[in-house]
Amino acid sequence: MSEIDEKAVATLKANDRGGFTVPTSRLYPYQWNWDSVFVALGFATFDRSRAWRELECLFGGQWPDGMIPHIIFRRSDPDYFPGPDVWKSGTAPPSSGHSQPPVLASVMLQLVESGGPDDENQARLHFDRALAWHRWFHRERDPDSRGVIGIVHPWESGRDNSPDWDEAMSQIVVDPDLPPYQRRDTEHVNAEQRPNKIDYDRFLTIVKFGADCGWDQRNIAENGPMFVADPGMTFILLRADRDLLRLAERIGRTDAIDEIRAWIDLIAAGAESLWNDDIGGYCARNLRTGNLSTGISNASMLAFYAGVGSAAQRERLAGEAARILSKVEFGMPSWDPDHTAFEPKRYWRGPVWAMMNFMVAQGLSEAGCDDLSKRVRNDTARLIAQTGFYEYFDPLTGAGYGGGDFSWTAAIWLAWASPDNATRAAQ
Ligand code: 9WN
Repeated sequence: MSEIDEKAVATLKANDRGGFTVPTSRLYPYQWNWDSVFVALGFATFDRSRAWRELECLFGGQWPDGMIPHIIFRRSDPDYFPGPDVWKSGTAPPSSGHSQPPVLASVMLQLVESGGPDDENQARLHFDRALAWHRWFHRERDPDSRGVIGIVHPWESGRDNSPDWDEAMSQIVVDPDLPPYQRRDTEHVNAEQRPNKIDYDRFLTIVKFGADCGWDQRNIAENGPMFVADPGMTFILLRADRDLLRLAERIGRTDAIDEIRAWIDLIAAGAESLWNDDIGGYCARNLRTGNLSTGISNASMLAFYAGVGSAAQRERLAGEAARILSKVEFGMPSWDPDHTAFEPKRYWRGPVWAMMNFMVAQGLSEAGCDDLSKRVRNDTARLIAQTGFYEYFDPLTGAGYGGGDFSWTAAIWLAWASPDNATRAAQ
């Protein structure tokens, strides 16, 4: 183990709150959905039962309708806003009221394929809950069976402040009855690296709509302040459906196969409605107005990971990836550096995230784009080795931003970016 590997292990252990891991102390003091799933991959490199425990805790927050929320609040912590009293989920444990990208089944499959009988037993134990969550996504986030997955809140996408949501966000009228509030994030992190005040007003307007209607998901999708088809969510769910299918076959759950296959066919076809020929990539589509967003994000690059697109589309997208990488010192930026909305420091409007790189590189490698995949992995390793386990990084300078000692960055180092893990790397 190298010194950085040891630091990564220490970071995960320091953020362990006994069965679940916080993304980082102070800034994010609860269990976040996709953070925990990536964290499980990191734990699996040195403690497989702890990896499964992380997932078990996440399943512990599942709602009766199958949804696994984006934050699980096991105790109230004044360091984070908005907390359980604002979300008013009415669940035990309390949680937020929407979800986050479902990387879970893909990580379960990865644990099973790299593990032994114990991992298979764990997957068997949790399979139905993962299936119920996927069913929830297809039912509640694609209510018209268009084959694309909509998000009802930028926080649901996990790419909170992306320009992909600008059009929809600009149309949200801030609820005049929004109670006064005090943000906590900008007390922990420089404001220029975080969303603006107007963004927060709109984020909270959506939360209020959800809480006011008792988190009636159909009502929120149909009448809530926003509903935007997200390429990230769509591609991650499609990949997770494919991985859930492989898991079902492997553990003998043949009863689930037809249902999962139908989801895969629907989304693989529907995802094409996110193709924007003007920019040569997949992007977001506002499901209220029909408008496509105008730039390529790191989520656009997950098309390879999801296995969508014709040969011509893939070639074009790979060309865009090469262009974007030629503009930055460290890839893959969360937004196209040639686009006017690019901001290298601000949340999801330019910076690089290690766990996005992990998925992007995996897809590029599977699509045969080995040079691009290697570049993304090497950049991730350089960023972490030079800068540390930051939440995200400046694509131009490599500076680390947001929270430090960040769990998913440490986990991705251990599971993928560390040169010691060359055999487990994507390429
Ligand atoms: C809101 C925890 C989470 C990540 C998200 C990231 C950020 C929260 C915030 O932090 O979102 O969910 O308060 O900014 O955007 O992807 O899961 O690391």
